[in-house]
This record gives sequence, C-alpha cells and structure tokens, in this order.
Amino acid sequence: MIVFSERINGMYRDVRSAIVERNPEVIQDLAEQQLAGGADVMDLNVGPAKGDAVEHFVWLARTVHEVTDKPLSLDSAKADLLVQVVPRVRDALPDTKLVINSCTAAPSYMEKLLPVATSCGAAIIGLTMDQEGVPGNVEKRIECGATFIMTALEHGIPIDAIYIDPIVLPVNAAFKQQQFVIEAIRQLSIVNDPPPKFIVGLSNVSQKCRMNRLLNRTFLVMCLAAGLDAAIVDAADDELIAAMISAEVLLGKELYSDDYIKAWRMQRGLPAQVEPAQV
Ligand code: THG
Repeated sequence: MIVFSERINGMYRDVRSAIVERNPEVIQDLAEQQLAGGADVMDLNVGPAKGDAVEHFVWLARTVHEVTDKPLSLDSAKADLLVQVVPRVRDALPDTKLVINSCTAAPSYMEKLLPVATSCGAAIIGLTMDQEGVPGNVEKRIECGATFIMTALEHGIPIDAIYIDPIVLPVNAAFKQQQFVIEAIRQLSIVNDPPPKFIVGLSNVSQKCRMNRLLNRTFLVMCLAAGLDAAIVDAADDELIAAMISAEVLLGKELYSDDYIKAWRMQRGLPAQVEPAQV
C-alpha cells in the first residue's frame, strides 16, 4: 500500500503554529517520524493557519523536502488555492513528484485543476462527489468516480496518476456510509481496465470517536480487502502499519516471511524496528 502521511496538517495545533512562526524543526521532526514509520508520500495541508496560504504551502514543501525526496501531496479543498500552489511548488522543487489533493467531479473543479495536473506532470486525487456534495449512496459515488476518471484521461493524465477517493465519513455521524466506500472501491475497480488507484483519508472514519486507532486499523484492513491501493494515515501509528502489513501478506501482496514486519521495513530501506507492543 502507498502510505500517505497525514500528520503535517494545520488542523493539528503544533503544525499550525510551526507554519505561522516558520519553525522548521517541528515540521521536520514530524516528517522524520512519519518517514521512520514507512511513509511514501508526504501529504501537506496548511489547514486554518492564518496568513498567506500560498506562501505557507511553499514554505512547508521546501521545509519537508529538506529532509526527504519523497513525493509531496498538496492538500486543500480549495481549487483556487491549489491552482496557485501547485505551479509554485513545481518551480521551487522541479525534481519532486507532486500529487494534487484533491479535486471533486464538479465541472468547475475539474476545469481548473486537471489542466494544472497535466502541465505540472502531477498525479491527482479525484473525490467521488460533485457540486451537490458527498453522495449518501454507492451509485452516485460510482457515477462521480467514472466522470472524474474519464475527464482526467481526456486531459492526458495517465491512469496510474489518477487516484479515486470514495470519501470516508465519521462512523459516529454517518451510519452505514463506510460500507458504501468499500462497495465503491470494489465496483469502480471492476468497471475500469486498467483501474485507477484507490485512496482514502482513513482517520476521517474515527473523528471524535473513542478508540479511534482501533477503528482506523480495522477499517484499513476492510478497505485493503476491497482493493485499496493507498491511504492517508498516521504512519507513526505502529499498530496501524502492522495491521496493514499483515493484511497485505494475507491478500497475497507481500511474500510471507517469519518476520514480515521486518521484511517490509527492510524492503523500504528502513531500519528493522522492535515490533509494536500490542500486535
Ligand atoms: N481525503 C483526501 N484528503 C484528505 C482527507 C480525505 N485530507 C485531509 C483528511 N481527509 C486526511 N487527514 C486527516 C488528518 C487528521 C485526522 C483526520 C484526517 C484526524 N485527526 C484527529 C482528530 O481530528 O480527531 C486528531 C486531531 C488532533 O489530535 O488534534 O482525525 O478524506 N483526499
């Protein structure tokens, strides 16, 4: 699975003040922790930080790039902001792979962001929602996903640079929506050949819930069984990563080894680590 790191997000107070105060150590420490956990892509979100969001993004991207060459995912719900940010980061870090996170299937979003993805050679995450909001069923999610894939391909974006996000909602507020996410992954991977990649913002599922880490790792395993390729997660959550690795072994995506957590870490050039306490 492609591990996107969720932690560098201005929704967290420590990140928010580090951005406003331009304190690189806080950000770089968090980045190092996520990389040590096995993060493949660094998702960057300035959240509600006060000030110039474009400059915040460029600073965050440069600051994280100082400690890693990994791809950067530029995360905002505001298309107008991403239209400015993505070319700026591209120019600042020309050799870094970028992911645009995210674009809805509403024409007004796709018209703005798909040309940016093409001109900057960036991958893009398409949300299965449109101008009417997040669908409360599977069918509309499939329709939005199919529209996004078709339109992105028409703009010349290669299929392996297209991620579809079926939108995870909190389980305490959105009863039964989690099954729709799983069903959308299943159906959209059948109807597209070759299929795009599927991604979720995993921690959404447990927002403001008790035992949120348990919910996160349980839902991650369920999504992996349905064909999930990537997730935005806290890579420093050892039990989560252990659940992900063991699911991949059981799904035949990783070879079994007596020490599969260690084997997974070695494959990625990470130092072997003591196994999590409560696996
Ligand atoms: N899809 C896509 N991008 C996304 C999301 C998505 N980006 C943002 C978000 N959703 C993914 N990132 C997070 C980051 C943190 C949390 C949830 C999703 C989170 N944090 C805890 C909370 O709010 O309860 C802890 C907060 C704290 O400790 O301060 O839940 O769905 N494409």
